[in-house]
Formats: sequence, structure tokens, C-alpha cells
Amino acid sequence: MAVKKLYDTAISPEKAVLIGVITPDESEEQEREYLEELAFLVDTAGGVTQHTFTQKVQRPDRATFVGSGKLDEIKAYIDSEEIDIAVFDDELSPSQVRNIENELQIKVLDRSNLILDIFARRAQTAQAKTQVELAQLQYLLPRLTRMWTHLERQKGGIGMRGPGESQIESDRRLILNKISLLKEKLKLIDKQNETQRKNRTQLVRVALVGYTNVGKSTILNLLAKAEVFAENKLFATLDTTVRKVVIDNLPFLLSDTVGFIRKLPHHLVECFKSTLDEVREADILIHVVDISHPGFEEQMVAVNETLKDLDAVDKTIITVFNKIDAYQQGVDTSIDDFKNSWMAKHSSPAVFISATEKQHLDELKALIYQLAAAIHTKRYPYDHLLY
Ligand SMILES: Nc1nc2c(ncn2[C@@H]2O[C@H](COP(=O)(O)OP(=O)(O)OP(=O)(O)O)[C@@H](O)[C@H]2O)c(=O)[nH]1
Ligand SMILES: [Mg+2]
Repeated sequence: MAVKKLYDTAISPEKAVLIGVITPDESEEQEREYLEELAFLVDTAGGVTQHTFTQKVQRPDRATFVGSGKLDEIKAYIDSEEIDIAVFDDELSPSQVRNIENELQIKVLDRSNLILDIFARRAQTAQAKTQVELAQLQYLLPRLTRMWTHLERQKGGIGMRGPGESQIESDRRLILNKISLLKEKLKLIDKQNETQRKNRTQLVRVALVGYTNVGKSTILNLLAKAEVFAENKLFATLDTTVRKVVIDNLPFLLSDTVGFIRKLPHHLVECFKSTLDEVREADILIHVVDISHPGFEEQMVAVNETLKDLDAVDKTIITVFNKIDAYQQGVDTSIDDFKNSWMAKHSSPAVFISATEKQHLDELKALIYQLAAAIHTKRYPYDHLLY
């Protein structure tokens, strides 16, 4: 008997096709991984991926991203399978979106759109909501003309040109006003948060960082016995959570924050910078890595680049390789081989754990204690007798 899907009776989820290009500077394997991640993003946004199209190109087509033959192939599939959305793996220019929508006659999204959509659903606090709204408006601004040309097409171009242009102009002014309002609002929120943070700077501050879905919130929950939302979706966490944790009488602050991802829209990084203050101001970073993910090394590179962006690479960093329970042994690399070669190449501390199976958590706690205690003693030379 076929398994009845839960959503049979609900509104059926939107059906998506994914489209990516393979340029000479990336491998097929890499692009496959990007597209798997894109499918995960679609899933997180509530859609289902029906099919994936790739094309090898020197560079993306200026007008339609992929070549016209490929676009015909995609169009035929869309028509026969009644697809609702086409999602492109890279950011499209406004004119590319327009051209592709003309061809495919369905909704066209790019990776940035999708991430913004997920962020908008996840945002809970005033700060996150304001940041996402700001990013959305900044994304929209250069695309205003596109929306208007759609209207023009419906109503006929002649005679619409005048009002059309002034409409765009007034829309643009409205959006610019809204953007500066949101920026003011963010400044205010930042100030409040800064005061809050100043009030607790006495304690050593430790921040969990890492790619999305690696287990940061799960680790915070374990260490702080908190109840932070963790699930197998991308960007489960958007807001920063700070908890006081005590290990062997040594108190410190542990924070959990938004996960990183490759090809994160530039606006979004900018807008989320203040959320990441916690990372910037931390004494110790715990870089959590999902070692069971086939692309974990590339994910580490993406995280390190974002940390560089935030001027946070010079801090003490503990690397936590999580999900060792789910590690799939490669042809010739066992987890011990990897561990040995990692330890040989890197001098910074690292531990290999499973948060869900509670393996080697004591090692992680001991490491945090050792490093946090050193900072604490430096800050409070006469306090050490207490611990
Ligand atoms: N197999 C396995 N799964 C784990 C482990 N740790 C966490 N997970 C699972 O990985 C998924 C993501 O965990 P989260 O703690 O939400 O990850 P996160 O890094 O906070 O993710 P975002 O907030 O989305 O960036 C959840 O389904 C967890 O149950 C582990 O050690 N082993
Ligand atoms: Mg999380």
C-alpha cells in the first residue's frame, strides 16, 4: 500500500525545478553539492524539488543565465509536470529574471530570494524582523522596474509610460524612506543590545559558530540545559540566544547564533552584522562542523571566510567535529585517520563528538573549562582561589 502523505489533504506544496551551471572553475561534484543544498533550502521553504537541471558553460548567459536550448528543455519539463517555480542557484540580475520569466511563464527565484524567504519566516525578535525587512527592500530596489514592466505588459505599453515611470519613482522614494526608517530602528535596537552586553562583559564569553544545520543549538541545549529550537532544517536559528553556563564552578556566557551558508546574499550579511556582534565580541569561538556532511571541509572554508569578514579570526577557536555517529567512512579515511592528520596539521584545539549520542562531551567541557579559566584568571588575578 502506498504511504499516504500528510499533505494530501492540505494545500499541496509548490513543485520546483532547480537550475545550476557548471563553470570551468568548479567541479561537477561541487555543483551537485550546491544543488543538494538548494534542494534543502527549497524543502525548508516548504516546496518540493521535482527535478534538477545543470549545464556546463564558460560563464552564465547574460540574458537568460542558461543557453536557449537548455531553457527550451526546462520549459518542456515544466509544462508536462506542472511545475510552479524555477529556482536558480546563483543570484540573477533583474533583466535575467524578466527574460527567463517570459520564457518559462512561471515564478522564477534565485538563491537569495529563497534565503530571504526563509529568513522572513524564521525571524522572531524585532531585531531579526527589522534586519530581514531591510534586506528584502534592498533586494527589491533595483528590481522595481521589473515589477512595473509586468504591469505594462498587461495593460499595454502606450500611454502607460508616463504614469509608469512616475509610479516607479514614487515607489522608489517610498522604499528609500522605509529603508532609512528601518536603519534608524536598527540603530536603536543595537544601542539597547549594546547596553545589555556591557552589563555582562565581566564574564568570559563563548560563541558557537558554524555552517547551518551542524548542531550548534543542540550543543547549546546540552551545555546550558536550555530549550533552543533545533531541527533538521536550514536556519532553524536566526536570533542570538545567550545562556549562562557553569562548568566546575566556572561561570561563562555561551551564545548561539545564525548559521552561515555559501553564497549568502551580500545584503543579508550586512543586515545581520549586528546579530553577529556576539561573535565579534566573544573571547572564545566554538566552530562546530558537521563531519558527517560530505562537503564539510568546504563548509569550514565558508565559515572561516565569514569570520574573516567579521574580523573574528584572531580569537581562540575550538573546532568541534560533531555528528561522529553519522560519519560515513570514506574509501580509505576512518575518523581516526582524519583526526590524526588534522591534529598533525593544526595546533588549535579540536574535539570529535556526537551531541545527540552524547559522545565525548566531557572532552569538550574540559577544553572549554581550560581555555575559559585561563581568560578568567587573566581578567581576575585574585579570583582563582574560588575555582
Ligand atoms: N546524527 C546526529 N545528528 C545531530 C547531531 N547533533 C545535531 N544533530 C541534528 O542536526 C540537526 C540540526 O541541529 P541544530 O542544533 O538545529 O543545528 P544548528 O547548527 O543550530 O542549525 P541552524 O540553526 O539551522 O543553523 C538536528 O536535526 C539535530 O538533531 C549529532 O551529533 N548526530
Ligand atoms: Mg540553530
